[in-house]
Amino acid sequence: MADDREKLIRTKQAWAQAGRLLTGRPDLGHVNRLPPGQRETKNWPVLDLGVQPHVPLEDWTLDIDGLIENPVHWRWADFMGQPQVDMVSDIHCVTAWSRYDNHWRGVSAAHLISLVKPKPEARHVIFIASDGYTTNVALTVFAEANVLLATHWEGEPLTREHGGPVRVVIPDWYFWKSAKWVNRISFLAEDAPGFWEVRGYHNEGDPWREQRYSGDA
Ligand SMILES: Nc1nc2c(c(=O)[nH]1)N[C@H]1C(S)=C(S)[C@@H](COP(=O)(O)O)O[C@H]1N2
Ligand SMILES: [Mo]
Repeated sequence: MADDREKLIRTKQAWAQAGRLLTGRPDLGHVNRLPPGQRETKNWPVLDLGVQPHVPLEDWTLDIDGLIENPVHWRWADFMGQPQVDMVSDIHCVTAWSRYDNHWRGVSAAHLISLVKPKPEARHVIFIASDGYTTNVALTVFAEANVLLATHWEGEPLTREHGGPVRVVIPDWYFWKSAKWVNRISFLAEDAPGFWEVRGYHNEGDPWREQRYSGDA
C-alpha cells in the first residue's frame, strides 16, 4: 500500500515535470463545454493518495480557523443545522476527465464565509483533510457562488471513496482543489501551497487556461 502510494505520487510528480497532457489551446471564452485537453466521462473515477479515511458521523468535526472573527468547531449536528443548498456543476480533473451535471447538496462557502467573517488580512484559504491531504485557493475563489462543502451527490450521501461525509467542491478549478474528507479550513494572509501544489502542480488550476502544472501560464 505504502509502495503503491509512493509510486503513484512519483508518477504524478513526473507528469507534472514533463507537462504531460498540456495541449496549449486555452478556451477563455468557454466556447466549448469541454475545456481543452479534457474528455467527457459518464462514470466518476476515484483519485486520492490510496488512503480513504473512515470518519463515522459521531466522530466528524470541522474546524474553521485562522484570520477570522468567529472561529468554528462543529460536530455533525452543527454542520447539518446550517442552511442546505443544491447546486449543479461540472467536474474537470487534471488527469483529463470531465463529468457533467453533478448534483450536489451541502453548505455553501458563501454562507460559511458570512458566518466566520474573514479579517481584512485574510487573502488565502487552505483545506486540510483527514488523510493528510492539503490544497490551497485564494479567498476570492473559495467565495465563488458555486462553491460548497458537499454532503450529498445525486441525492445520496457522498460515499467514503468520494470524500464523505463532507468534501469541498470548487467547480471552476481542476478537481484536485476539491479536498475530500475535509476537517479544517484555515484563512491565511500568505498563500500556503498544498500537497500537489508543492509537487509540480499549478498554484491555481483553471481548466480553461490549462493551468495544470507549475510553469503553465
Ligand atoms: N483528501 C483528499 N482530497 C482529494 C485528494 C486526495 O488525495 N485526498 N485528491 C484530489 C484529486 S487529485 C482529485 S482528482 C479529486 C478526486 O475526487 P474523486 O475521487 O471524488 O473523483 O480529489 C481531490 N481531493
Ligand atoms: Mo486529480
